[in-house]
Amino acid sequence: MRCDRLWKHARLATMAGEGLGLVENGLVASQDGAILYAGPEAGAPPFDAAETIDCAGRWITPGLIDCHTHLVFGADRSREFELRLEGASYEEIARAGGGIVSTMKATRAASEDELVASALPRLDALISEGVTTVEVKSGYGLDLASELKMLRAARRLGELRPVRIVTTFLGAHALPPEFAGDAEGYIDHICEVMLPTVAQAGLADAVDAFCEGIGFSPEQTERLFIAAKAHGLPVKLHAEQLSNLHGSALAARHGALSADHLEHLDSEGVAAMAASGTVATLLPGAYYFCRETVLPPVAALRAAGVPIALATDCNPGTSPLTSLLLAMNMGATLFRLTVPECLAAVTRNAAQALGLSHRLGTLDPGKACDLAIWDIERPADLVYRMGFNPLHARIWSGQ
Ligand code: DI6
Ligand code: FE
Repeated sequence: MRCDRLWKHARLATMAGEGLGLVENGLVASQDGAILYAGPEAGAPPFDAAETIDCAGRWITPGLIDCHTHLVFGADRSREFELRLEGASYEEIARAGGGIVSTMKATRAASEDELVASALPRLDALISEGVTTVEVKSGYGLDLASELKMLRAARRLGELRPVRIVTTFLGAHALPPEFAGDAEGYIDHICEVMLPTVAQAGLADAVDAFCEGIGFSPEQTERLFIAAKAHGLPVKLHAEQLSNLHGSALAARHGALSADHLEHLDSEGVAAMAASGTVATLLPGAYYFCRETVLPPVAALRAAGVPIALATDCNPGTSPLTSLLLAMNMGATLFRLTVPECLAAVTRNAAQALGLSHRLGTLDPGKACDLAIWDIERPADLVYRMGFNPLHARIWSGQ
């Protein structure tokens, strides 16, 4: 059988099915950027490959997927970090005009080119660890022109690097000063002006909001979700990060792809997510960086069969993290996820959180040939080590 490329003498963690999908003597064949075969060498069809790569026993996993980032933004917040070390809380900083709004100012002031240039090193850090798909949210522009600029910058990242960029419109991230004291009016503006324009321009693959005391109420979030649905866009939600407003259950009722953060999620929220097939995206970087002490209810999520994803939440305020490998280690160390759970969380379940299970996340025939090839002894090494990058090669769309 003809194919473009053949990777042989590999050990595979296909991530197909429930666990790691281990194959000891494996090979992967690609054709036209897609996986043609991934499985045991014994029993594989005889391939006639244009190029054959000997993996010398290295491990191949699906390319990693970072399904929740705020990779594009104007300036970092290292000064705020210093203030926090001197005792200020996240809420205090936010209410004093710091926090998200200070990044908004820098993002509005930056050109599209500047946003792209400042995001590239962060993207390159992710890519260097085998990441092949990255979700990028808007939400630091908070006016139409600046949100469009952020989303265009995000899309351009995908033209400048061999990576799949999935964009999310997060206009409802914080209240911009133009709408001070009028969250209702800002939600109207999002639903009537911003979202239709973003959708019309094809710049967003999904819609997100920050449902929180310092963000938007469940009622406001629901209005946004209804508008998103009218534009045919799937929804997801920052929910239960600092308090329990029952945002996850609301998201589940609207068939959300994912609910994210979830430290304060209760059992009703877990049940609602299980019933709707909503992915629980846990963000241990933000948990760690904010020195949060309430753990997300991992045991309850596991017992209910809710798929768990892990992501960096890369953002300047609460998670300046550009290592998905470290996010996996934190998922294990802080949240007690197992090794198979951590690996599923950045492949199969992360693909589901993006609504891309049919194309990404496992080494299954027909899916995109996005591979990470690792110099490791066992898959656990990807989770176990801290600050070590064992990536040998990264294949994106068969290349
Ligand atoms: N939750 C977060 O952790 C980030 N956004 C959100 O809704 C924080 C964003 C920031 O502080 O810049
Ligand atoms: Fe976030």
